[in-house]
Amino acid sequence: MTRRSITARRARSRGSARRRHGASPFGELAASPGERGCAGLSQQARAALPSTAVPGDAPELDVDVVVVGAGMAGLYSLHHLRELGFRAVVLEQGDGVGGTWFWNRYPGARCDVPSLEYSFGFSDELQQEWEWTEVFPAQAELEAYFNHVADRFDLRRDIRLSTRVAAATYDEPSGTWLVETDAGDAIRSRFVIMATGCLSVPMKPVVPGEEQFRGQIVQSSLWPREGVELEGKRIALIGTGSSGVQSTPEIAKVAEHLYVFQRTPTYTWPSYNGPLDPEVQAETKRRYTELRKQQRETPGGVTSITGAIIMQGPEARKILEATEEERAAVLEQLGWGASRAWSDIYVDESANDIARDMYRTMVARTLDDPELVDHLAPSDYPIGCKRPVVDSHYFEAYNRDNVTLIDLREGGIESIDETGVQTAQGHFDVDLIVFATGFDAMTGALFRIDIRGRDGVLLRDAWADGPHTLLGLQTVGFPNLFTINGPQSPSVLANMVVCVEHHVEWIGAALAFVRDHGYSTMEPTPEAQQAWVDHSQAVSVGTMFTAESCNSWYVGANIPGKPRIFMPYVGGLTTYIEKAEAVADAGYEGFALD
Ligand code: N01
Repeated sequence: MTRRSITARRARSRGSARRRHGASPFGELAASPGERGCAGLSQQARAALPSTAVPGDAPELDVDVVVVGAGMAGLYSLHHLRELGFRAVVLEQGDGVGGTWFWNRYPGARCDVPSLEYSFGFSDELQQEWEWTEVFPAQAELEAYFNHVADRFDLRRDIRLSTRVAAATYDEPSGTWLVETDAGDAIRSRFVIMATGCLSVPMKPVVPGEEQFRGQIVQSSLWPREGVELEGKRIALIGTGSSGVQSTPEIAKVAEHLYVFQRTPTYTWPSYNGPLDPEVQAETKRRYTELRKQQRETPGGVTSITGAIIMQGPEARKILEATEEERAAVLEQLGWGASRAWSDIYVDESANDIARDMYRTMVARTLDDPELVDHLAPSDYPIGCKRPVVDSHYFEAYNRDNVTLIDLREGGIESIDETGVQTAQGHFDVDLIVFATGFDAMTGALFRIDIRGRDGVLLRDAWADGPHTLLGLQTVGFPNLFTINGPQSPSVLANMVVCVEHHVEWIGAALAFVRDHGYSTMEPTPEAQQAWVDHSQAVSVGTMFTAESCNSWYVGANIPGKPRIFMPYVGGLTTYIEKAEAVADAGYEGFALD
């Protein structure tokens, strides 16, 4: 049976032929044109909107745009699309909004970008009224913020929670997409926007014997909403990336004993987080217009106006050109920040080696037990290879009597049994096992949906040797399908909120251009796409991100069988925005419009 006939049968089984904007499995979508999703537009303005209806006897649309995901990207997409007069619906697998900040509620979960900058700038009312409490926002505050955004802009009526998208199929004759959920419902739209996040598919290794464990097993990125009893427990924490590093000190405070299972030591820098100074907040609010502009003119989308350690110090200086005395002076002056304060360490491994020694000195100064230094200070990969971790008293946690480091390089995990974790070094009795083992990053969330473009080609087949995109936004063969923070865009290398706002606005303008000029489809040309793929790879060459010794999720190294390709765009947010805007200004040069 073909996909189309399944669709037809499903439509019949719902008891009625589809009407334009008619009965929909998504309930509230059943509205007349202009009644929904056009908030803020007058009746006349709505009537004047060019139609995105499909011609002739083609299947009818339920909405103009399906947005997948109700994290920050999905929320702003919905708001912006409504402003542009599109009817949109957001489908979200979770039972709440906020994406990353809905799922990652492990102890210590906190953003590593200052709150005043990790927030939307599209509405001055919003940025003026919201009060942040800490320099770096914790998960609960961020979840509350995104819920506030959903309420403030009346977004919930077009968001379907607990709705997991299983497939999205392009129908070439009509130029429409059919999006299907794992509950068997289907919705047809002209455009699809994947706002599925870069780090939203948890990666958990399968350990033999796990099912026998008599205690509880949890994942940091799927932390139960009702919480997990940690007090007085013996706890195994597996993984020392950002999630493991952030949760270590918090779990240590309440556990009877915490065993941290580490496969690779991590470079992590103290956040010096604390309460947000009301004066700083007020001053920032006064100059938000200027700050939001500056963010887009900064490679990482952060102007670092607060006390963050990131990129402080004499950035322009080269460590290789400094004398021993000068390096020592910088170390004394900047402490932890000294190892990141030089321009050449990101492009020269011998420079990086010197910075690594500075880092090790700080680890040694922090740990009470000198024997732990070799285990906890990274030695075989450069600073700047992986996402820098920002912590709150991580190394200090190892000075506690109730924290033990298990260095898996001295004997790996073999199995889990009824009472705990068996390694080649011995058995560890525990009551709770926490996996903080990361994500199938950047492509994982796209591949787990059956996305089929022209000729039924699967996206995961089209990207079998790595992502192929133009600007990280679109792929040849998948017309009218857009990705927010897709691979080959700055995304994870910059302030996500700033990237999201830019992408949402770029895509919104592109959709309006297609509609207002009477086109049906937009898709990259093969030549323009190849040029972007080549450029995207070229700018990563010579950086620590692509050093031979660098095995990060940026290159897919944490997922067995994933092609080793550096996925984000490292040319900088400013350069990226300039290029994307130039493409738009030239009438979407490099995109075929039909
Ligand atoms: O995941 P990770 P994460 N046995 O992939 C280990 C963002 N984030 O969730 O390095 C034992 O970094 C693995 O070991 P190794 C941020 O962008 C941001 O911590 O592969 N261990 C590693 O130690 C971040 O980069 C924030 O040898 C195993 C760990 O698990 C990204 O999310 C907070 C293993 C995974 O580390 C991912 O961070 C949290 C196995 N079989 C996350 N498999 C902030 O905003 C894997 N590991 C601060």
